[in-house]
Amino acid sequence: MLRRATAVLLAGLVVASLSACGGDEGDSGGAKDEKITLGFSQVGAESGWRTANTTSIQDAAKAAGIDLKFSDAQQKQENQIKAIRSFIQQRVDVIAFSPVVESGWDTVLKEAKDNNIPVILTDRAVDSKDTSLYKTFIGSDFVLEGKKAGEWLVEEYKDSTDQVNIAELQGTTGSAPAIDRKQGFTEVIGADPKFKIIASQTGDFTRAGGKEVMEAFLKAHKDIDVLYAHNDDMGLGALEAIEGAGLTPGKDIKIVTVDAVRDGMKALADGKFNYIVECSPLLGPQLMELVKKVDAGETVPERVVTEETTFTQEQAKAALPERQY
Ligand code: GZL
Repeated sequence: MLRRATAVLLAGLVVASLSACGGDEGDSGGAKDEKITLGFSQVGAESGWRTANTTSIQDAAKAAGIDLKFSDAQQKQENQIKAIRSFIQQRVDVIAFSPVVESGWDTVLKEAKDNNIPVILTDRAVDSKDTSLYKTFIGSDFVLEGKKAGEWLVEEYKDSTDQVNIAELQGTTGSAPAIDRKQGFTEVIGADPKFKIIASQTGDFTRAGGKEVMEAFLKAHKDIDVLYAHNDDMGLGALEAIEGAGLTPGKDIKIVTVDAVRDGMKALADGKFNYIVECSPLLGPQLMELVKKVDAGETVPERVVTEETTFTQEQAKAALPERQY
């Protein structure tokens, strides 16, 4: 905002000086374009995925010549709301953020809109009914990720008629990935009554959370066949609990997770995980392109879905050397 006002004033002064001295046509003596200032509110640093996402955004802003004001909310919505209000006060050109939970954003997003500061959602969505509160949402299709995990499980047990007991480590309560990954997974396995989710609780996307909840699951249930963890980090924490209980992960309890960060891929290659659904954190370059377009007032797609795949144990062994994160 400040950048635009300065540019208009300077441009006016330049035109005035040119006309006064009859400057020649080709003179491009316009004001030097200043950098775009982007205010970004990040969820926190709760997982390997988040760390890779932050690195991607910071590196891409530098490469794009965008001045990045970055705030880490330590997984607290009130910190993100404070950060967005601070970006408004600082009159940044564009605001982007990854909403830690889906609800409770309308008021602060309206404040940004009333101050003519465009907002881009990255990674996670909000449940605001008023889609004019943000310009676009770039991130994965989490329902599809949950479906892919369910489809692997159905295939894995296609020849079995026994009941399959599933423990589920959910992501952060109220977050889009936790809601949608559960929805996609249960939609697919719900078609066959042999699949039973016998335990389901949030581990808040952290290793510590995954370990703590899995320890409780193992105390309460002696018949867990499969663990579905909404991210690698909770699966890695659960690994410790499973091994601590004298069980062999990947065999006594099969494990399917989402993300495909390096430590998760190593566990998969080592046979401790059985399947990973990729969720790419490398949103930085696409985000910066969207920031430039939005700042220039150009039309952008309402939704930008990131491309991602899935990995078996063999595919993880082959892919590990090339992985960026
Ligand atoms: C997904 C992202 C999730 C990751 C977790 O896009 O929001 O949050 O799956 C991270 O690892 O904590």
